[in-house]
Amino acid sequence: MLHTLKEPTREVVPPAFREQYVKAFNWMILARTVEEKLANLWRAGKVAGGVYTGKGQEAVSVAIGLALKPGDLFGPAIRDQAGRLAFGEPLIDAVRTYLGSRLGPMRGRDGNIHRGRLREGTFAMISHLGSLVSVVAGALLARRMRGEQNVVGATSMGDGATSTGAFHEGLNLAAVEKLPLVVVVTNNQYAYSTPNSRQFACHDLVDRAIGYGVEGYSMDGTDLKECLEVVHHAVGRAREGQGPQMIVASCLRLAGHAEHDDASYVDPRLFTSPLGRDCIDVARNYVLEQGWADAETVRQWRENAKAQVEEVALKVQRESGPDPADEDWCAYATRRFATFEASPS
Ligand SMILES: Cc1ncc(C[n+]2csc(CCOP(=O)(O)OP(=O)(O)O)c2C)c(N)n1
Ligand SMILES: [Mg+2]
Repeated sequence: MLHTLKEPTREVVPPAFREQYVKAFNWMILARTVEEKLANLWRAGKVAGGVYTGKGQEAVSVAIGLALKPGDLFGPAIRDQAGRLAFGEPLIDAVRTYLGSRLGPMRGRDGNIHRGRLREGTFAMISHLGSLVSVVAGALLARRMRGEQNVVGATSMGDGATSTGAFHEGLNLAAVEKLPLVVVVTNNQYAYSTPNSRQFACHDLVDRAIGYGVEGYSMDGTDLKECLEVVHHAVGRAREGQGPQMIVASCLRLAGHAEHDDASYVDPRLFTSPLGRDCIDVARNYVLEQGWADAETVRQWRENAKAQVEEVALKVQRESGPDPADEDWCAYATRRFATFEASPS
């Protein structure tokens, strides 16, 4: 169910939650800031391919990254900059990959959102359309067969991805095997230009959880507090051995599918509905209401994020791309990749 705006009253929350919330909010600001920078670089013709942003989805994404622990697995999708950062991806990885630097995790050979660090448990995204469900499920199965315990895997995707065969096959297998997999579906109302009404006929995508035999949750993707609580709970259930968890977060994609798309097909009424709230504004208001920071402190957090992003962007623009003459063209899936040390951030 979608939650309406809360009364501006102060809630009593444990100090640890306050710390988590403020940390999450800062990751969200950093993610938004770096994506705005990448979009500017794209407009300046400095990025090959598209720039896909998570504008409006940072609360859902960051909650995934923060709920996971070192040793867990994460299969992010194209709108997961916030979650990637919260799970430990260095800021510079994103900029290096978008700008094709040979010092990036993919050595300038794979574009934009197709980056990852296998050693740290982040998979390089194959496609946004649910393909990581079976990859993360397979990795969890492998860990179980090796006797490794206490590992949770999470993956993220959009509403449109739930209509694919990859999603169905992956989640069905994970459910049968009772794998500790958390599938987070961000229903941002559109799959590129296709609205929900042309995608599925069920009332709420979370209804599908029953069919798969997994535990399901519906949450307001614009409300950071709810996202942190629900994702934390679901990751805990998976870790306890309760099998796959499916979360459906409702929000609105606040940008085009990518920078090249003006999203003129989006129903304008959605922007003024509760779905259209900007999760960063909601989180900022909550931080102020709770008295955890004043407006000046939040402004400084934003300035800090901007300074970090500018520094990284300047540095990376001086780096070169791969040289075909001395590049080792072996695939990443070979032994070479397993021993490849990504350059330090
Ligand atoms: C098999 C396949 N078909 C189409 C595409 C192109 N494509 C990439 S993302 C996307 C829409 C995805 O919509 P959704 O799952 O709702 O995620 P959102 O973009 O809204 O976050 C499409 C059509 C693709 N990458 N792979
Ligand atoms: Mg969508």
